[in-house]
Amino acid sequence: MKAVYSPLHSRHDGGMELHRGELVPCYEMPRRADYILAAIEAAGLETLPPRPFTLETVLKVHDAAFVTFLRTAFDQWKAIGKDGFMLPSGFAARSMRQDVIPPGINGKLGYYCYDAGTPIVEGTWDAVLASAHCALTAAALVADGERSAYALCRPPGHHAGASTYGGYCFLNNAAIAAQYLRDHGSARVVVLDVDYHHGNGTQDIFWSREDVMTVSVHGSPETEYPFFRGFADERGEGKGEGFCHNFPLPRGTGWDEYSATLDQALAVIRDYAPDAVVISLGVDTYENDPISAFTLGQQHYPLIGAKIATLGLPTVFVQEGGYAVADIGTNVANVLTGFEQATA
Ligand code: SP5
Ligand code: ZN
Repeated sequence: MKAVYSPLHSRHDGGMELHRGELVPCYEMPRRADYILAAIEAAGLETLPPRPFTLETVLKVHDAAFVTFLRTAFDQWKAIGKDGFMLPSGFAARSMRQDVIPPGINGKLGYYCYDAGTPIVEGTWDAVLASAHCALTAAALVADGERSAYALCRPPGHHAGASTYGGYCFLNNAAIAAQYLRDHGSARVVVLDVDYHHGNGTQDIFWSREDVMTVSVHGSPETEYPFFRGFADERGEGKGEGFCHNFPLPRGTGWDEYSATLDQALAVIRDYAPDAVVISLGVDTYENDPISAFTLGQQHYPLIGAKIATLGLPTVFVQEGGYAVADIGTNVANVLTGFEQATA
């Protein structure tokens, strides 16, 4: 399997997140990608740089004013004499107007962002765009006939909606990849999200569409981030009704229950009979993950890859979360090699 990687990811660094009432260095840090790159190279994957793409590929799933905000936010921050990292301090929550976009940078942050854990630093946009290009390149490889490809995306993307960001995510790499597949020969695409957290951004983007199904297996929002999406009764709307499937699981879930649930998710995907699948690959389901509460062990990740391979579909893997930094590379490589061995 070919892998796509850009060193520009490291430009997104130095931010702090609000965690249990304290500002701490982000769990989503550059070293994550270093460990993944080392592990996939050791596993024999060939690594390529991303190809260039026009911004149109991004604007097919994201709001134009939102993308302009992400691109120019740090410049506006500097224009008011600030540096370092940017976090919002007021949000457009219930009872607040949603129809007025604030002209100033502090208002805009709260308008587009929905948590206090997703800082923007000077290099964030460069890293975000390179991350999207990694996903697009992996999608292009698969659209051009590769059975599978892996995008080492950092920052991750699955919490980013059409015009919202949060959860360490800015642009939705998996959604951008799925849309690329739609535009290059696949009539029906599924995004299967196995990150510990619900893929609320991906769900938002495809909520009213029947041509891209979203399926997510995750920690229950009753107790887990993002708290306000990812319940089982969310099924899509309009033309998209019935093309969204959520499988929330309780804290403490281990392999037996997880694998049975993944089997259910795969059965839903088989019934839909898509032409291609995008996997939002988070490995924060790992027992030692510092912000999550499933109990999967290292030995389970090849089994996840092998189960995904049983779909027999062109498959784009897009990196999402995973914060047990020292083991993240092994866990990611294990999914990919498990997939390849089951395919061979
Ligand atoms: C891509 C991705 O995995 N994003 C996750 C974003 C999670 N951010 C908020 C984490 C809040 C964690 N609460 C800590 C509970 C510790 N038991
Ligand atoms: Zn996650």
